[in-house]
Amino acid sequence: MSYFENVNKIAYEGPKSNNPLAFKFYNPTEQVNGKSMEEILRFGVAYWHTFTEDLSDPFGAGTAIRPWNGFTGMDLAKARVEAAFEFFEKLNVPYFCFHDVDIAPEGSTLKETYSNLDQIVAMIKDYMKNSNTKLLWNTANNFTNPRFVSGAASSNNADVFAYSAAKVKKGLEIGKELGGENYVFWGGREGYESLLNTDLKLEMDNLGRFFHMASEYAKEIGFDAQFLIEPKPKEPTTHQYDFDVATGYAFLQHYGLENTFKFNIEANHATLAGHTFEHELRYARIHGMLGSVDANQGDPLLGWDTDEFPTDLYSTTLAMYEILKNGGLGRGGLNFDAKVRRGSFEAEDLFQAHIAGMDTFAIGLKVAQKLIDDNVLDGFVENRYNSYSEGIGLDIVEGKADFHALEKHALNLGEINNKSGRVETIKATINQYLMNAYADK
Ligand code: XUL
Ligand code: CO
Repeated sequence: MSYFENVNKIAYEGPKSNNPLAFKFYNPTEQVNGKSMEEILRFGVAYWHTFTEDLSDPFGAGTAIRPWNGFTGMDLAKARVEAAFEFFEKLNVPYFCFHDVDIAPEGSTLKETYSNLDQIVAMIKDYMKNSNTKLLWNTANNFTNPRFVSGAASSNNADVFAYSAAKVKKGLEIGKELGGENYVFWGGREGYESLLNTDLKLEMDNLGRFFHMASEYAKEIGFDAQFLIEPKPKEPTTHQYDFDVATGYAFLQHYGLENTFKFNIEANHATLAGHTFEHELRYARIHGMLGSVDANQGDPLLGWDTDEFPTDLYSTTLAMYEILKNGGLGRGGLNFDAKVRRGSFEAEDLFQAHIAGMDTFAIGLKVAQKLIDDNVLDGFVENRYNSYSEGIGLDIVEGKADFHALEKHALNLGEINNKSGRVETIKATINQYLMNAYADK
């Protein structure tokens, strides 16, 4: 049986193609600096947005027309697995990601939930045998069910802490079973709404304890996935403990977890935190903490997480610049934590949206590589900071200067000359690179 019978395998047709079901720029085998696009980009499909999401919003019911809509319960879960692997194959995507509740319905007891999961995980494992698509990461949804009203590991209720631990324990076992390359923690409700009823220190200490226990259990069962924290500043809670990379990094260092975790950076979370996507990537990269990416984009006119498919070339270029400078994503990937708009309700839109995202990152990759090859940004930045390569500047960075030496230097200075930052010219140059990338095709 086919769930997407009107869609054939998506092929690369090149920039001149006007076939909405073809790649124009993402050519998996094309080499960029000695590696294939597929190897560098490591795209992933988010199970929740593509197979579980019904496109409802706070003001209206779901609009999604899906070939599995007629099924319920475990039959629905099984139909989704069948559809998912057909989708992965047709899109030729190397990875997928899921939360526990995306793949199997919750039972009325935790035991029943486990048993539902066991059945679906066995089915997924079977499908994976004949598929090129691997598990980038899985995670536990410890935020949707009403029991998580006050958090999971940061709940005021120890029973909820225990329940959350059990779900993560199961998630780690599932990750191991399916060969997951990473395991993600997004602290959906790990934060608070009002200080008036919150023990901030206990909640944060408990979160630290929880992460240590998770890491110990992963070691115990021999699951060597990279652990990832996914920062988000707000929504659902007003104050999230993992606000952004800098906050998350301080948290990890404080609790001695900085060697156990890296970050899964989501574009729309970055912008909600008042940063650019590339800021978060850079901050993680320079601290050796860039693990993986949730590839999407927000709507600058809206103040919440819209999870749109990435189509902004400028943003993907600067993101790929950071990723290439990082030497790639290692075991991480570009997971489309993105949903089609409520008005894009046909099943075919799921393919078209992923194609748009993959093509947008492919262009970003090529332009970023060219910017690096031509030393466009580094050359400029190096020159901008060249006062630190000799004299007093060199003494400062080599730790040889103290306040006495600096004062002596300052007293002898005439007028100080600064250099122009030339940011407009740099932006215009990036535009030139974007325009020229496919000019000859
Ligand atoms: C929520 C979000 C999550 C995580 C995984 O904003 O991004 O879907 O990616 O829990
Ligand atoms: Co995400």
